[in-house]
Amino acid sequence: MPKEMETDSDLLSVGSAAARLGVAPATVRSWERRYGLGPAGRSSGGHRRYTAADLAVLLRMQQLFDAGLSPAAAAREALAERAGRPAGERGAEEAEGSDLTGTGNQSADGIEPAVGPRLRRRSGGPGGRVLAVPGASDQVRGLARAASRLDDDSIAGQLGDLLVHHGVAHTWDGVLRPVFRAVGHRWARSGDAIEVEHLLSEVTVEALRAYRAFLPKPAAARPVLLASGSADQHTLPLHVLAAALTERHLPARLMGGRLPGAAVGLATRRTGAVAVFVWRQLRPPADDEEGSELARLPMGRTVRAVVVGGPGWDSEVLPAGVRQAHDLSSAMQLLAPGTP
Ligand code: B12
Repeated sequence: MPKEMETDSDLLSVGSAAARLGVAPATVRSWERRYGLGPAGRSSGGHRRYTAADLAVLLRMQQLFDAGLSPAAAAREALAERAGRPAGERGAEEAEGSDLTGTGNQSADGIEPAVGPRLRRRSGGPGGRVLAVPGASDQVRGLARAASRLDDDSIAGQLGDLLVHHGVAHTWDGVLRPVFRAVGHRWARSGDAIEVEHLLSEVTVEALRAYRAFLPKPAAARPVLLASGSADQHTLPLHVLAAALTERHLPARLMGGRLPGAAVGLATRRTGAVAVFVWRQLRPPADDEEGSELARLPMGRTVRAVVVGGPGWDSEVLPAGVRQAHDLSSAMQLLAPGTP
């Protein structure tokens, strides 16, 4: 007999569960039909009611899908984990899940064999309202799905793996940038996904900081100073550069966003910075404080390179001696020449 649970405010309807997962209610119902990922109970009227544990299994299924399993394998793994089955008993399912070609996907328990790859290729897979990243790699789509459903654990897990196994250049240029561009387009088109932009930014910054802490400590040397313009909260490229410098055992001093122009000069002198980088995503208000401060830096003497980056700089009016970088790789060449 289904349990009577309508009065318990902790239980979620299918619509609320779907909203937490970032997918349509029909998708959640189809997971129950296809993979047995149903809720433990129903209301007196026969409506689905999801407990926190039911929701956790669905979230876990999405994370495993992001990590590359087929939906069917991800569902079985999530259910097995909840049941506490040892990993060895799930070997066959994992092997099945790693087959993303659509062949050899027959499952022992008869769960719709072709559903995995088919779902995988549909835009969004089991993510529903995911960001549009047409033609993107599995890594990009996995991150876009996790970001769309505001799943910070999954974002952090994916970024941690990418950074440790592929390094910062691939993680940024190959995976994060396409997702941030999709977020930016969505915002520009419809004004939504702001929550996605904020969460993805926060988790990205955290992941890059954690990666820096994981890397060997840089040599004791004069740092590269990294800051964003005085009007700019956009700081992601600073964190990316800091991680790239740390990968090369070079110290970075991260000043964050909205650094007033005068403070750039002061910080450069006080830290003895060997090079300075200022990111501007946005064009500043008329008076160009940082520009004039950069012009006053002791370039070529104590400061080996002053580099700017981002669409907020006007390459026509850069102070003499200031170089402009257009991507991570050129910024690294200018800031840390001669390092591999
Ligand atoms: C993440 C993000 C945020 C985050 C920033 C978090 C953080 N800690 O940095 C938050 C949520 C805070 C934010 C706030 C705002 N944002 Co915003 N944001 C973005 C987003 C999605 C990514 C920014 C970014 O890091 N770009 C870098 C990469 C991802 O961009 P890219 O195109 O791949 O790279 C280009 C270059 O930058 C360069 N490049 C790439 N990587 C590297 C690395 C290095 C080292 C170098 C040198 C170059 C380089 O190569 C490419 C060719 O130009 C962009 C959209 C976008 N695609 O840029 C909007 C975007 C920049 N934001 C925008 C806006 C409007 C805002 C807000 C005003 C929104 C608001 N209403 O509050 C505020 C501004 C606050 C402020 N005063 O700064 C607009 C700016 C439009 C404009 N030109 O004026 C954009 C373009 C979104 C849009 N499509 O409209 N934002």
